[in-house]
Amino acid sequence: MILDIGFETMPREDLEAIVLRRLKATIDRVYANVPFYRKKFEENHIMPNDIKSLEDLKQIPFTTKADLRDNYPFGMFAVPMDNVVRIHASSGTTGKPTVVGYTARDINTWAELMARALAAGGATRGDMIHNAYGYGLFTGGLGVHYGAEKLGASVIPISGGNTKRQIIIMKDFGPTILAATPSYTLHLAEVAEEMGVSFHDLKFKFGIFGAEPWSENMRQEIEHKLNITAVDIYGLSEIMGPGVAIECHEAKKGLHIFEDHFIPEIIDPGTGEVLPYGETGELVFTTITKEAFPVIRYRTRDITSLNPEPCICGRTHIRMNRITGRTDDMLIIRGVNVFPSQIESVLMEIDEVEPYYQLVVDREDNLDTLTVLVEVGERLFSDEVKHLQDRERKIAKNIKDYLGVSAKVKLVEPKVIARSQGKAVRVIDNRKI
Ligand code: DLL
Repeated sequence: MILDIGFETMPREDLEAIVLRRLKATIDRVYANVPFYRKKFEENHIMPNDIKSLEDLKQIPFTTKADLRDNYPFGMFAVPMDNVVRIHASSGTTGKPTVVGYTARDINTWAELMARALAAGGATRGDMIHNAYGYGLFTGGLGVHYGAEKLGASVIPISGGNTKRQIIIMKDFGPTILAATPSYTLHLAEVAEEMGVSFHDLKFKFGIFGAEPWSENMRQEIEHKLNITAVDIYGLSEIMGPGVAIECHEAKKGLHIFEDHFIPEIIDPGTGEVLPYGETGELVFTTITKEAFPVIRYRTRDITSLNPEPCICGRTHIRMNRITGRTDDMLIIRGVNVFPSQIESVLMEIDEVEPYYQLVVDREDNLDTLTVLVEVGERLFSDEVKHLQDRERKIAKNIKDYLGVSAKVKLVEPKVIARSQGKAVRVIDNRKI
């Protein structure tokens, strides 16, 4: 269902006029209120009224995660703290967290966009949403929660963890929409099976999955296991939280970016050059309606491409393809670039391999080594050693053939790899220690 027909199906020309007006207002605001931006503009001899077209945005330098860290915790806010009603933070793996703030109007905008997103993913006001994204500083839980309420659906604010209890609630309450990370969803399916509960007997119709990379093969696995339609939702704290982009359940082919609020660009991560539609590079966003924490040309480090083709659902907003990785989780193994999601795709093609895996990178005698640990079903594991070794060799060969990197594959018994309660940890890189 398209919740906001006016904005979501607006002819591109009209949309671009609104985007330009909102962009100019944002530029004026950050210049006046955020010393970091004023200084950046002045160093580059840019005045706010130099920005006369969307093309002119390209003159403005990028904002990076390091800029946010340098202004930790509240230095990038464009309003006085009196007007900030909510603070979130993303932990990241290194250094200080990124802190973001929202005015009351920002919270309302976010709720509206999340309501739109849930509707695009198949939810209606008649649905009950089991929200297993974590509540807290992470934006997933509260983001989905406010959106679900705005839509008028009933929300179960279960958060992550306490998995057995989650299954009982699913059985007793009969929720129809599942919102969770894909990795936690697999864990839910596993625990349900142990408890003798089949997802085929539950009432779920749609799943709204995101917050971490997942492959097309993983989607099929989840859809099959849970008997639902699974859509991909994208967002990041720095831009808003969940609900920056989502797939429509009609096409499930790329995520519509809510362009009346966010301007996307794809750049070459090495040179910073803006790339044409269809080319793969780093996703960059400019927010054009946020009050407390606007960002101009923020480098997300996420890798994707943009698709301007019209969609069967009727939305005119551009689509981004599934995120294939991050510039900072790209592994370079003996000079070959590898993303965990590419390995996942290869693994999921093999029968009897379970969707639980971890990549361990080491350095032996100055050479990088990649070990892929992946679980197999009980039956295969208790099979003859020779069969296991054959399977390991086959997977290693596929990884070499598809990705050009040599890996040691180790099949492990069920439940060896730690289960995720939120975002999965896919890589252990011992080289950094
Ligand atoms: O993960 C917001 C979110 C919550 C999105 C719930 C979707 C659902 P952060 O914790 O700031 O915010 O992490 C943002 O997670 O830059 C991506 O690298 C990754 N990410 C988010 N959604 C997807 C997705 C939330 N659908 C970072 N596919 C982003 C791949 C994703 N990666």
